[in-house]
Amino acid sequence: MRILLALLLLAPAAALAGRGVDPCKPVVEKGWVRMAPGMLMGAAFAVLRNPCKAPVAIVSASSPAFADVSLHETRIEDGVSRMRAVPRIELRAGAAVELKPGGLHAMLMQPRAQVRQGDRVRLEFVLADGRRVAADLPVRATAP
Ligand SMILES: [Cu+2]
Repeated sequence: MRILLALLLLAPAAALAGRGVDPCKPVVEKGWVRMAPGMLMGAAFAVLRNPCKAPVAIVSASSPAFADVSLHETRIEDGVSRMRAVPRIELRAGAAVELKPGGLHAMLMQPRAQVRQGDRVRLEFVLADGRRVAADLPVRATAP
């Protein structure tokens, strides 16, 4: 059953590979990185918009500036703010999802070098079909 499900999930990617890659990709808008001075972890926020006719899913993220990047969601549980890992972010056709403080974000951990205000950090979102969407995000201490 698990193998069958995996095959079903891989089928669209295989079809794309055979026909050449669909040029339509989600776009990253209004992105920024929150990284307070002296902190060893930060978070990336952005609006992820899917202008395509097909749904896509973001399954991971990476950055050359951080050794450990993961998709997270902040939720209030019993009055306490907690973060949990999110396996994927679904983007319906024509829809947008906002990564914002207090909600979805890309958690940035283990910086490879000091990250300062005014720097730009490259972030790549990885789609379920293996394609990547990259953006260079400005580093700020507070929301724009
Ligand atoms: Cu987090």
